[in-house]
Amino acid sequence: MRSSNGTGAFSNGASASLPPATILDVVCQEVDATPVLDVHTHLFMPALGSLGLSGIDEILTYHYLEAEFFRVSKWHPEEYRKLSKSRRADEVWRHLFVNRAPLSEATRDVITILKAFDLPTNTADMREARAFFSQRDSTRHVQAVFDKAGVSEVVMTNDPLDPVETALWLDVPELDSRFHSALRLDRILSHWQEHCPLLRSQGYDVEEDGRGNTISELSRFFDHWHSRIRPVYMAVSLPDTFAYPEESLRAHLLTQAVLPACREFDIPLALMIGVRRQVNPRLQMAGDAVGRANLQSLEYLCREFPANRFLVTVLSRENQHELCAYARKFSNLMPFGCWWFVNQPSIVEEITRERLEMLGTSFIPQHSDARVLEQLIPKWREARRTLGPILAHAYARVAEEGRPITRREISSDVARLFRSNFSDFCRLAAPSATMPEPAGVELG
Ligand code: RAT
Ligand code: ZN
Repeated sequence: MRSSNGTGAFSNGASASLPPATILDVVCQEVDATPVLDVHTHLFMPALGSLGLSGIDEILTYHYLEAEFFRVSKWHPEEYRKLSKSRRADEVWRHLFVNRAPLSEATRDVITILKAFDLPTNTADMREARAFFSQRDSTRHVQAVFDKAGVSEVVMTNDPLDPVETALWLDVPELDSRFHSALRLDRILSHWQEHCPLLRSQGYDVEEDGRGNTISELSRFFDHWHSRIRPVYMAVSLPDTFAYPEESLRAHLLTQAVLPACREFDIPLALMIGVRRQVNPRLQMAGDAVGRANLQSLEYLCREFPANRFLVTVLSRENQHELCAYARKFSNLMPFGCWWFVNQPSIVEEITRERLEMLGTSFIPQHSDARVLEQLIPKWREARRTLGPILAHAYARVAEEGRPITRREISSDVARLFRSNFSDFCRLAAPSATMPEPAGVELG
């Protein structure tokens, strides 16, 4: 695999027109060779220690799999949670991988991970996998996974009101250039009143009703966290009922504190719209669902706050087309990723085609949402597998109409989709992306 810096600086005919029959191969080569900047994950840099999840027990107890497990097992969630993590992982393995073929997307991802590390995929138990992951050197393992996944950088999700995470940040000696941070605002924008006491205990003079010094104190809180973790964007997930403008605490905090802070720090706000949290609380993390949102709120935000930039992903399949239409109207809106319940190949294909047809390459096709380190491997394998043919089809159509296509163009477009649409939108300093070692080499 060769290096690419996304500038199209290739010799050997990079600017020659490609024969139509070669376009698919060239696109797939470029898609494979271009390192990804993964714009939304729940991974943590090694310096944040215990927050970073990795290994077979975490992989098998991922909440996407647990949702499927509860459908086919007789376990009650409350009883299941009394088991140790390894026992839970064993139960998930037995029900979803031994008693039946792993056909769903989430189960197939596990097979991809096992295969990537040459571990048995058709085994009665997890002993070998457990032994394998437990003897990995954790620092080398992080880089090995990035290399196998073809990922050079990821964006974390950092919650400044999570007591465990905030305590760990106190000991972070320096930022890790592979892990960008993102300041997550869910607790502030959706659970403000519950978190006021915590903010007050940290010396912020805030009030439950948002009055008094709340706005200036919240701005001071943002200043503090901005200088500590240097987020590349602020982010919030929002329900399908999200409305803006409206008479609400959320709208007040958004207008008076969050949007001004994003302008001051010159970073986008990521809006992740359409989640119906805890429709089945017994399932805990696996208990969230999806609903169609009214995107007129987004229209209002993009129009009335032209000095703000919005990274947006929507959870409902039905909202995807509107999102593209709004992106055509507002250059301060950047659609990103196929989030959670729409991250299934059949739907990703539909969304990616729609975006390409409506926006050219001015969108961010995918993010991994990885929660467990090794999930980067299947998520990006699948993303590349889906994107390659769709992109190739689009180039072939143009070539058929008489406009020649070159490798250089393809290379620049893939770099835009995988990296620079995001880094430019966030105004990140130019990344020094080189493709990691090819998959399959000895990684130690
Ligand atoms: O994909 C997930 O793991 C979800 O549970 C959510 O975390 C979602 O991605 C989010 O960021 O809110
Ligand atoms: Zn997420």
